[in-house]
Amino acid sequence: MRPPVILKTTSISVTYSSPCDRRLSTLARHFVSVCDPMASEDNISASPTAASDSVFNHLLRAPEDPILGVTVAYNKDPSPVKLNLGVGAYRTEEGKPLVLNVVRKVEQQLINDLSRNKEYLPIVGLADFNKLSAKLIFGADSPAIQENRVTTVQCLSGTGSLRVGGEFLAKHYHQRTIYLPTPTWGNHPKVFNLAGLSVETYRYYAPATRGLDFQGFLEDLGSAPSGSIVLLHACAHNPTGVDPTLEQWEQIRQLIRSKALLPFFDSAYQGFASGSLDADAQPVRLFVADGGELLVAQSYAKNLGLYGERVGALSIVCKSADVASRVESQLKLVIRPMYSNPPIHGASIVAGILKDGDLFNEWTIELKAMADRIISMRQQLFDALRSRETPGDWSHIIKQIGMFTFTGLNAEQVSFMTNEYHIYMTSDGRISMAGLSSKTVPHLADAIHAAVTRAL
Ligand code: KET
Repeated sequence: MRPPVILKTTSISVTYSSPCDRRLSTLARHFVSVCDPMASEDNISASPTAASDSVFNHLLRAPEDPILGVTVAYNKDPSPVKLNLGVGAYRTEEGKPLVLNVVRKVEQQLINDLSRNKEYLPIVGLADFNKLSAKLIFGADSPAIQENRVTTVQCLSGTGSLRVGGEFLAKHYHQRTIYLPTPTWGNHPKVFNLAGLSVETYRYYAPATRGLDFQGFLEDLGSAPSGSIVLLHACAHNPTGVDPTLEQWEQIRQLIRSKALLPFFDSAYQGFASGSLDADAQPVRLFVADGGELLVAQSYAKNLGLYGERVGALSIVCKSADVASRVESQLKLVIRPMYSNPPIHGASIVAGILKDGDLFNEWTIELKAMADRIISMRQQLFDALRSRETPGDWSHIIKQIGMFTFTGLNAEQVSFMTNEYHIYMTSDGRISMAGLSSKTVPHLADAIHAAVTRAL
């Protein structure tokens, strides 16, 4: 006997297994369409309004991203005193996003140049951009570049570069474990997990001293299996603002090389730590100088303010030119099915600046001004807390470097500041100093003071 078939209409279900039943069901459908003209043969099973009919009905609502979600909440707040210190994005003294002058200039040149077109870029991106990006991070006189041992591919900003590097390693490297510092940028574990690597952690930050847990750092790398990948923040560690000294970097390098660990640098803030592009690249250059292999993901989101252009690069330094060119051929196989090839506009802006001596100098001046404004915000916030006699030692605000201060405020204090003072920040107590201005420092200091004294 044939299994019964269930016919479902918007309001009637009929089970039939014989020609007689089928006739009955035809009648039933006729009846439905007479009573409800919308329930015609065509839309019987696809009601546009009933959510329960959706093939995605089982989906739970996902939480907002811990960093970008802060901006979503901020945008919904009607308060005139609201302050967004969540995302690491530079703001002027007036609290406005900044488009650098050099960027405006080059964009104008690009628009005026009618010989330009919008053809696809190669899979690996704009050749000039790749060469100049490698020079920027490794140094113009880098032997690795001169010996053609570096392959650089243009990717979708820092995140895309990390993801492409992660997928390449998951496919072709003999070790599939990557060690991340605790804490680290919240997206790191997700990027590398989805790339196919398994994520482990190494100690990095000591809450008690609000400084580097150097001993823990060395111990954890020392006990990592040989060959493991190690993610290192090139400078301006996010979220802690705590970097090793150059002497400490040298010890880290020796340990990494002696255990044949593979360094993967994330360079999202070159120029933002010290105000100097070269000084901030020193840790990476230390590792390149020993002739060993490594990966670097570069982002131009912060140092050129090209956040939404999604422009960055992945470089892999290899032992020989021959290996580097085979690595590049395999990177193309990672990129092509992911997004085919990268966008042209942002990379053209960067290449235009990096290849022109005058524009490059102008950029370094603008970059230094951004870094200096952040440093001055640190001092102003520190002074404001001191003048309020806010309990605690706040010297870490002026000691930490880069875009962020890792305040030490806990999640409960953060939500108090958001609810009562309309100050938005990540729940780990990180504040983006770049979002602060002389006008808003007193408001933030009042909020921190209230949050801290209230908990006493
Ligand atoms: N690495 C680090 C360490 C980092 O802080 C960011 C961004 C990125 C990579 C990626 O940036 P991209 O825009 O893909 O070039 N951090 C800020 C923004 C974000 O979370 O997306 C932040 O921490 O606020």
